[in-house]
Amino acid sequence: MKRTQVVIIGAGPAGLLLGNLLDKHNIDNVIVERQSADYVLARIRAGILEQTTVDMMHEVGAAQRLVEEGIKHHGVNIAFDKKMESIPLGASTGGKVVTAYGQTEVTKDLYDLRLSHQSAIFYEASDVMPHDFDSDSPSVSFTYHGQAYQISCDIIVGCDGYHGVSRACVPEKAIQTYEKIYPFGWLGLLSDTPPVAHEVVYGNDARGFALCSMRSLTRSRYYIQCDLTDHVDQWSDDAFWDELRRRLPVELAEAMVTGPSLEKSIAPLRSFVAEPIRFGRLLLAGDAAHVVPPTGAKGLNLAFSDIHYLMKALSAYFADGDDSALTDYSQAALARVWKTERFSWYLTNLTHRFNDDPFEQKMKEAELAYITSSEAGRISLAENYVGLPL
Ligand code: RFL
Ligand code: PHB
Repeated sequence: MKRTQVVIIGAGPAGLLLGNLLDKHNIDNVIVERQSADYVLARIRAGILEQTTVDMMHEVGAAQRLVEEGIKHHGVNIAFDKKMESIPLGASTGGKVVTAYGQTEVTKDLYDLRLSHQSAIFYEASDVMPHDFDSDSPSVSFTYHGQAYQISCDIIVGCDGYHGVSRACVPEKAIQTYEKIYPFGWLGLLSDTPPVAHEVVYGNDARGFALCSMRSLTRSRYYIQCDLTDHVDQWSDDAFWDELRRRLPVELAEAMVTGPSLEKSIAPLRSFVAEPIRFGRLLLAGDAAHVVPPTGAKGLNLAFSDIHYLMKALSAYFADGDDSALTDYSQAALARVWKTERFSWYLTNLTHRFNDDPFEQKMKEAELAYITSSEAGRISLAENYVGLPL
């Protein structure tokens, strides 16, 4: 293949969603991915989908299993000061809810759909490199099965995550970046045990943050805040369960069903935004453009909202060659990104332990007590948690 309309770099959720939507709109596209399909499909990450994300899975035609297997959450729980408060989601948001459905499943559904279209997708491509995106004839080169490829295109979309090549090849003077690295990580554990609560629990405790989530009614996902210097091998399953229980209210800790881990890993936490996210014929989307700490469950959802704005831009561009649609993309997507960055940063600050200052811990507990007891506080949290309007 020598030419296509859009080359997408990266086959994570952003790249696969975009590829499928372009297929649906009869816009030719090729996806180039560094890893194998098995590797991408096995990555365990997000679990909570906003309504807009679910709507986009419907729009692209990949929502069948999500409808059958996703678990709707009508509330979210906040645990602090040894008690738990539930915040309703639908009442103040026009009925919006969130759905527990793993990123692994989203990726699989989008991957299966892509295969059914028989559109090109190159897994295990090495040396992927965008070229000439400041001209009218950009291209992407890579090596696949030992053979060199160069595909000319109209547009390149970088969906290649935080460590990808797309953002890295933008000249330094053309891009401004904003970053905050948090002084702790999340240790996550997946187990075939029933979830301790029907809906997600975000827990603030003087010992550190704890999170109870799920993938199904028989599979749980838990996280605890850990030191950045911790190594996953230092944490036996028993040590994880003991520490998790210590950070939760007694009723929850006592109700917790524990079991062997299916997976355990440590993730660092970061806030990051690049501005702008359009450089001539190269556009960035998802984690390539911005990263949020996972506390608000927003990363995957933001990647999807970028694709919403990007599809608008690309449809206009390919319908009538309207270049201004591409410029609008950066502004429209980033306006929502910044608000979501704020919410993720705020919830991270509110629920995590940054130091051992007892006054700070008391301030967090007081703010959590305020938010969970005030109608305005509950509405604000619910509005942000279900996802701001597109
Ligand atoms: P991805 O998923 O990182 O995919 C990028 C793809 O690009 C490929 N790639 C390259 N391909 C070709 N050439 C190169 N040079 C390349 N470099 C990289 C990579 O192999 C990969 O396949 O980015 P995308 O599509 O933007 O999706 C973003 C989401 O994956 C991410 O934001 C979420 O996982 C974040 N996240 C959560 N988001 C939510 O919305 N809800 C959640 O509940 C949630 N929980 C989480 C999370 C992330 C976590 N971690 C591990 C950081 C929980 C955790 C613990
Ligand atoms: C998850 O289920 O993995 C999950 C849930 C909520 C978050 C982050 C991750 O905020």
